[in-house]
Amino acid sequence: MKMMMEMMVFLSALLPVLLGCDCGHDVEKQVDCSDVYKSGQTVSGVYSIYPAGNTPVWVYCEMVSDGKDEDKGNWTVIQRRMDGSVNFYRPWNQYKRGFGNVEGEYWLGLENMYQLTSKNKYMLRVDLEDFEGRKGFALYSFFSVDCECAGYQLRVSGFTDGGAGDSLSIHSGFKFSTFDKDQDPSDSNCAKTYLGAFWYAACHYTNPNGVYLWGEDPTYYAIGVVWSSWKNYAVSMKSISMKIKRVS
Ligand SMILES: [Ca+2]
Repeated sequence: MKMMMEMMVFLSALLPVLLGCDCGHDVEKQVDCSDVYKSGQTVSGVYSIYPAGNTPVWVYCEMVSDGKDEDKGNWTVIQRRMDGSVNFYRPWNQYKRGFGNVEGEYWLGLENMYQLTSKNKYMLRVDLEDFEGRKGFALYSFFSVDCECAGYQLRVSGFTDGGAGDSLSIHSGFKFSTFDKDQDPSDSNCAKTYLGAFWYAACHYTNPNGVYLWGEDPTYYAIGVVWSSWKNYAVSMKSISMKIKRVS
C-alpha cells in the first residue's frame, strides 16, 4: 500500500513534466534585460526575453554595472548598426516582427517594442560613433511605441544631451513608415526617398535605419545613418544603437 502511494505521488509529480505543463507553478518570465540582470546574468550578451508573455525573443543586453554612471545599466537593445552587414531597407512585416543578427546588427521589431513599452515605463538612450572615433549620445526619460492599430506611433520626451544633441524629439507623435507602408505626413514616401524605415515626419532629422555609408559623402544627402543635430545630413554614423531601460 505504501509503495502504491509513493508510486502515485511520483507519477503525479512526473505528469506535468511529461505534458510540458507549468500547472500553476508561477514561472517568472524575463520581460526585458532588467529582469535578465536581476536573475544574476550581469555580463553583456545575447539573452532571451518574453516581451509578450509566452514567445521568447532573442535580444542583446548591454549590462554595465560600474556604478559610475546612473544612465548606464541593464539596457535592452532595440536597434543597432555597427558594420553594414545587415540590409535595413526592408518592408513593413520585417519591421513589425524584427530582423537581423542579435550579436551584430538588428531591429527588435515594432510589435516587441509595443509589448514592452505598453506594460512598463521605459527610458531610451541612443549611442552614436562616427568614423573618426568620436562618440556622443542622447538620453530620453520617456520612450514608448503605440499599438499597430495606431501605426506604431512613437512617443519620446525628456531629452538630456550627451553631446550629440536632440534629433529625435521632433519625431514624437509620428507613425512608423516603410517603403511599402507610407504613414508619414509628407506628400512623398519618405522611406523610399531616404532609403530607410522610421517614424518619419516630412521627413527626418535622424535616419537610424538608412543606408550604411562610410562616413561623409555630400552626394548621398540624408540617406545615410544620419543624426543631424550632431553631424550634418551628409554624414553617416559608424555605429548607432538604440536601447531602452525600464524605469522603476
Ligand atoms: Ca507620405
